[in-house]
Amino acid sequence: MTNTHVADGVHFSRALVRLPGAAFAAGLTEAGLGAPDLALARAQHAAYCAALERCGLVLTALPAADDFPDATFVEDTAVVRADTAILTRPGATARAGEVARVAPVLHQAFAQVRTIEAPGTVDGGDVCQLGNHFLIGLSGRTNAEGARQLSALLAEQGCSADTIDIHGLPGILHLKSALTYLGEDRIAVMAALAAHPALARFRHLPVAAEETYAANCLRVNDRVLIAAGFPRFADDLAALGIDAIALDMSEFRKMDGALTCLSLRF
Ligand code: CIR
Repeated sequence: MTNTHVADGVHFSRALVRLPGAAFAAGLTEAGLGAPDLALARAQHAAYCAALERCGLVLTALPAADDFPDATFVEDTAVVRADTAILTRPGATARAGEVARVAPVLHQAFAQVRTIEAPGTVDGGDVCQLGNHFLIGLSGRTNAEGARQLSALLAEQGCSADTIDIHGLPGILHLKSALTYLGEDRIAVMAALAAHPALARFRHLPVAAEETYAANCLRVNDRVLIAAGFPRFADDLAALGIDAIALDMSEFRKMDGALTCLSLRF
């Protein structure tokens, strides 16, 4: 896969979110941080939604899906850009049914809806958009065939893509657990990935090994949402003059979730 163009951050006006359901604690996790507190997760989710609204977004809040414990991580079900939504095929069998729950809303919101087909798998958490360029993580959830299909669909939209294999990174579920786009060609990136050739042309904001969770942040228009509790990273952002909103993500972290996974922005 080749790369051609890096454009700037994208302007968002809407976001799709889904409230954590009653079965939230039964979701998939390898974090080893204990069981989440549902009431606290819901309060953190409400703060997250309020932060998106502060950034100017109008939210569509889907009802909790009690039969899909991980459905609050709505980002994994689609890749959205311009007038097109690409429905994914999540790599975890337990999450496959989430896509059909989101699809009707995306059909309403987007002129075109495309799909990843078997045997391809893609989780939206493995897809990092940097303007008209995309980085696609090859992970336990996103396979090479899924990345190939996604790249082809993005190429139809004039977008380029590179893949990054993250299988060797301990504790990293998705590509965006390890790096995210801050805008203006700058990425927040964990140390272990910094030397990857696909990242060479970006400006790096390194994330210290003990603060790896902070690598998942979310640029929304003029602001960046960050996880609270990572002082080095917060200081580094402030030194760059980046306006950050820190959010307590403790209960989502227990379920291997982070800031990007809780919404689809468009
Ligand atoms: C899962 O393992 O699928 C969920 N418990 C966490 C998904 C997090 N999603 C994301 O980072 N995009």
